[in-house]
Amino acid sequence: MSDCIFCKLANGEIPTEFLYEDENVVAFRDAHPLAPVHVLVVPKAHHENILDSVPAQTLASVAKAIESVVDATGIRESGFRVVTNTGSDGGQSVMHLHFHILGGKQLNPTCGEKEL
Ligand code: DGP
Repeated sequence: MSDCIFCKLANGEIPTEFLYEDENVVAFRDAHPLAPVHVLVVPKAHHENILDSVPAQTLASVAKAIESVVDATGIRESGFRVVTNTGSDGGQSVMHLHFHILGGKQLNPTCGEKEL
């Protein structure tokens, strides 16, 4: 989508440092980090959210990206959270599917309140 900020970031139109990249996804740091480690895994293709016909290969790349990022940032052992906010009640603000990886501190134990 031409006016989508995450399309531009994921496809290099707006330069940013990638912590992971393969043919389907990229990972880059969140501009407004809520934890010492706050990285977004973002598909290169535009999908509005997790229900938007996401190919299995893309989901496999998301899993690979998560493992690569948690190893690169040193949070495999200490633990982390993966979140994909979806729609209005889910608190989604960028309408391009993305997965937050949060770690590097003790996170709030509840997922019910808005943390992202
Ligand atoms: P969500 O509320 O789940 O849609 O999260 C969107 C996240 O995207 C939010 O934590 C801030 C981040 N974000 C928004 N614009 C940019 C940007 O231009 N660059 C980066 N790196 N992150 C962004």
